[in-house]
Amino acid sequence: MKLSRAAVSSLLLVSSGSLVAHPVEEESSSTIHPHLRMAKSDKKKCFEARMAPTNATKSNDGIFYYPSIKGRVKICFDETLQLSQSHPTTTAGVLTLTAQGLINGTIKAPSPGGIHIHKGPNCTTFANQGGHFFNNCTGNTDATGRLKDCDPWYNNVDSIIAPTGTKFTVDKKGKGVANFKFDQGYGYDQTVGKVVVMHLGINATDYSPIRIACGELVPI
Ligand SMILES: [Cu+2]
Repeated sequence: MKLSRAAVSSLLLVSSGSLVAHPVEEESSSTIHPHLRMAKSDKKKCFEARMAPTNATKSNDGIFYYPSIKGRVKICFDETLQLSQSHPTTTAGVLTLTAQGLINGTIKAPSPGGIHIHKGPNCTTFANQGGHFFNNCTGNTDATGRLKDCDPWYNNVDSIIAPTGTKFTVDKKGKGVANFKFDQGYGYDQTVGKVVVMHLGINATDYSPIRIACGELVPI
């Protein structure tokens, strides 16, 4: 498949990590897969979030991690992920991230982290960011009582609903990149007003991933 310049640069960014890059929607119509072109002719269904640290990035030990972090997350519901489950394809999307300032914290890069859509409605507090945003198919929980099935943001993610994992990696310069597919069981309209949360590391006391940055999703 021929890639546009923007898609190629995206591939280069993640070539040294474990992520699998997927070309996202580009402006050049000649390079777009027919599936994407069909979605693009409809109302454009993308969000963007500007990531920033908040008070909620404090871990349980009270340390304020990554005070200089900044970056962007783009999420487009491209309907390209084919599931064997009952989810409609309209709930499948691609998340891309570029961020910097990740090396100035207590946890040193290079390191992998997770990035998720959370319930929102805003980033101001840990509670307002909420937990994972997804449509639980079964109501099943893990040993700690957390809902897990159909959660693409779960730590042991189902390969069907997030086939490349929901991770970003950080290079030695403190730059983080991610590019992955997911299906959360909720589509574009239901994702309005939600937030994106970046995690890095796992808190040893309660096994909760440390939140290092947050951004509110804005339709674009
Ligand atoms: Cu999360």
